[in-house]
Amino acid sequence: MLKRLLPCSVATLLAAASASGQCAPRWQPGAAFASHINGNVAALLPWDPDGAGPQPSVLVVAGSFTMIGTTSIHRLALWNGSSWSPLGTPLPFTPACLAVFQGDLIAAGHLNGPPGAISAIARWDGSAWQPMGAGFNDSVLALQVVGNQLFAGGFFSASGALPLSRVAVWDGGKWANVGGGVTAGQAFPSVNALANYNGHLIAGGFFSAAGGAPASHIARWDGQQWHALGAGVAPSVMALGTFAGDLIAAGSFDTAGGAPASRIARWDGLAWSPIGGGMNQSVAALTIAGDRLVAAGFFNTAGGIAARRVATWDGVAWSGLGSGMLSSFGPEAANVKALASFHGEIIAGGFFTSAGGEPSMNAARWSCDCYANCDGSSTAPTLNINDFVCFLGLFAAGDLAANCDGSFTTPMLTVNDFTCFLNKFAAGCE
Ligand SMILES: [Ca+2]
Ligand SMILES: [Ca+2]
Repeated sequence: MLKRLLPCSVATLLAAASASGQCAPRWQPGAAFASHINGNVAALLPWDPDGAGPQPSVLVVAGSFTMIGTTSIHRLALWNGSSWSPLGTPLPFTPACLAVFQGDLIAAGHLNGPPGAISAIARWDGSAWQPMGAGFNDSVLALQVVGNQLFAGGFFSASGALPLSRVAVWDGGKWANVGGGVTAGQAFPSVNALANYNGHLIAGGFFSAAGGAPASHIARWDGQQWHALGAGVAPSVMALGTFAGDLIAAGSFDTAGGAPASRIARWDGLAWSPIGGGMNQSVAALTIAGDRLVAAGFFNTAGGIAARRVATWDGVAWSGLGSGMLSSFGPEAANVKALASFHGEIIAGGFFTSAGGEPSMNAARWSCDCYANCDGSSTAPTLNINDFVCFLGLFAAGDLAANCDGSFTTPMLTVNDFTCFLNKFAAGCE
């Protein structure tokens, strides 16, 4: 098929393709990165395993999946920019959050059964997953390093025999209380997000008091005691970050500091402000990409304009990223719950089957890459016969980078991928 196809296609398509050195970011085809990640992606974190050593950083991807592409990889995987690998034996819990503490990768999340030797949290020591004290008796939803301390937040109410209330600090050998933690009257409290704001821990979630004093869904720990942040937000915080010197809170709330603020707001240390009109549905993840704040979640609009599940804020206005995420499970089934910046790309993770119209399962890359420029050449013309040779080589090797159409069923590499590649070549790299 291809031998017949190639000569005429190359002749006509080479004329059609034109080179461009300009960066046109777009959602990428799933290909090797996101073909058949068969479960939710809940957390993303860049990690440099050897610190200042020669190894490049990798992206840690965690969630409820058991397969990536055609490989069995349970719950936590490393992406090096071109291929996937597991890290040790599968975690005995479903990870929901990640951190790097004293050079070690920490993963924590939801128990899948009774607390065990590794209970809802584990530390990678370079060769195996290790317990951290007695772990926790219920879900961990957030991890944050502040100075030389590691904090955890979630639904938990104990570590072993020690009662805790949804926040804990690691003392090097066991988990300890943080000023009495957070409470919510008669309701079940949770800490959903943690951040480091000017050297202090910020906790956000569903609670009405911290350390016994009123604090509406967000509070600051100064190392000695908890403080409210003005009138706080209501009704719940799902993500925290910092941008341009401000603390950013996001979630399902509609007020901040007692005034309207739709799902996202900033705290400048003294007062709350809304951010450009906010979103029409919950925001579940935040990150920084270059000089922009990136927000993601369950929304369709940001600042009143179309922005499906992901939006960026440049300090003035919100923008969508392409046409955003969709799910084949239903028009509103898609969501994005994790974001990261990695090697100059924005990475989104969650529950979806396409991004920007490109099949991409539960994770997606917003990147300047142009798929048809298979060999990554940078001199004009960017697209030439070498890209066909490159694509054929990947296909022949069974490399899922050739899964141009992002198909999720076996065999993943078929003639459809040639058609897809030809179409992308014809479309060029503008
Ligand atoms: Ca090329
Ligand atoms: Ca395919």
